[in-house]
Amino acid sequence: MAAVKTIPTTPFSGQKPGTSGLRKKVKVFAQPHYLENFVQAVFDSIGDLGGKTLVVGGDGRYHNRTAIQTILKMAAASGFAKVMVGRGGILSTPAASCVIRKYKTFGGIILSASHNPGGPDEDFGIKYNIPAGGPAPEAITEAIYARTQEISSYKIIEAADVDLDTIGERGLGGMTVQVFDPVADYAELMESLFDFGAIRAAFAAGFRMKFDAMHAVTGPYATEILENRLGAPKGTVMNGVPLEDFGHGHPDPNLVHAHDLVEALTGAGAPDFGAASDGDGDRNMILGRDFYVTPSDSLAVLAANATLCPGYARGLKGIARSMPTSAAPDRVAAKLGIPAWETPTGWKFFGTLLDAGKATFCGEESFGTGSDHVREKDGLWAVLAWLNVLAVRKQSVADIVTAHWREYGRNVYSRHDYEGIDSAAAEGLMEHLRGLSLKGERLGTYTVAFNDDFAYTDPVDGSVSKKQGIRVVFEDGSRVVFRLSGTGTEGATLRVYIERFEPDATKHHLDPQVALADLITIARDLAQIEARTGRTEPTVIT
Ligand code: G16
Repeated sequence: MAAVKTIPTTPFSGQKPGTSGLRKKVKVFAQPHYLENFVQAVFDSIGDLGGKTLVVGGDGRYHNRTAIQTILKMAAASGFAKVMVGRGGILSTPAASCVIRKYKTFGGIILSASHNPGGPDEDFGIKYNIPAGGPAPEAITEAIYARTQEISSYKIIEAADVDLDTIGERGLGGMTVQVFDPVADYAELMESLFDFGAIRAAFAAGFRMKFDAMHAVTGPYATEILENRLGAPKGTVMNGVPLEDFGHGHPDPNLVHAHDLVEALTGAGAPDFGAASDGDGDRNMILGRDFYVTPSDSLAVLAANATLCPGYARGLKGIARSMPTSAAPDRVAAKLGIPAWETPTGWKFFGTLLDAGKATFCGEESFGTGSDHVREKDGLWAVLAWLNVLAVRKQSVADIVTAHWREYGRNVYSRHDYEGIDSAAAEGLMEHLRGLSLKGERLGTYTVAFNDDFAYTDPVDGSVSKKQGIRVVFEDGSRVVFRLSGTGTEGATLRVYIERFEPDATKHHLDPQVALADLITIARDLAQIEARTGRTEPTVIT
């Protein structure tokens, strides 16, 4: 058996997990001991590892294979009985959650920087998911961080690298490494939730779609499910081969970065439906022909139509959304007579609600939608849910969404991102907003009902999370919200979320940038964005 070596080390500053794990440049992760310190801190923080099984996989980005070899040797040194690794080191984030739950493992380590670019000069990331399948809650990430700040050694075995490309079991020290098909369990789960017969019939009858995998992890999943199992024509999946640098792309499924898809869905001859997913397969963007569905509306429409999907035929227990997500899903929950939950940004906050059976569907404005089938947001799940609804209703995406607005009213919504701004300026801007007392003030045609820094008490475990975003809410329910992103690796990103409810169907067709123009100006002025950041325009508008 290979000898366990104890390697002395010293703490690195800044190993604090953000919205979703630790994300840094590859060059930071590649420094001697950097990854090892973090992994040891995880192992030290999650209890007795003896005899347990861990799942490991990633989105295939640059450094994925190197990191997996290190993690395997450290897991063997720490007493794990077995590690399950997706073939080629590949495992989408929702598939990892699926496998953790299905095989009742002691959680998993997911290597991804999600929608951030990949390559030697780009981003890498790591996070630990708990046995329930979801991202570690704050109590655990804080314990991991505290451990990184006092670490003095880590354990690793000396052994040759493991073959990650052949399915099967092999030994590593006293541990078993099981390389498995990363697609099979996930595809089976999807088949149990959605009406594959109806979707297959729609494709057979000429329904056309494009799915943009953005050269990221969902390529193999989408090809197997959409083309092989559902019979969509070959070529339905675009950019389907995962590449270490995502083909020099930015695997973020939004209107700016998924431009090939947006172009393909434009014009009279365009397919009926378009969708894209991100680096690690948990985000989604939904398009109809010449029509963009905001993530908030997507959650609302899917919730309103959930019973058309066999896995949800008995209805939903509740709908949860992050605070900056529009209130469109709340309107559906009210009509269905089920609870609507408002949580801080970060999928980890949905875990307790899902485990307790308080919510079935969850979603975030940041292109995340999912349900209690796993404990991560799930890009392909959202695509299949839409396909199921489209196949049964036999209407266009635009017709379904505009009919939804007529029934519920439209929560007109937009997010403006100011990326790569100076961190000190960003912090100063947030402090300035925190200091404002606006209740009763008149801004343009709006009167402020209240402003605060969103704090959340988890209704299941009572844990409290503070400073989760500045809200300025007006008397008519319109609002502007300000947050700093917790997923970036360079400088700061200011996110400004703008929302107004429009009950009048004759105005539903208006471009949100026009319909929200006055609130956009109010937000910029309130936060003194130009004076504090030097920016006159956002870098990304979604
Ligand atoms: C992560 C989290 C999401 C969150 C998103 C945006 O997504 O899992 O829950 O909404 O970040 O976070 P921020 O606004 O702080 O950048 P992903 O897809 O990056 O894992």
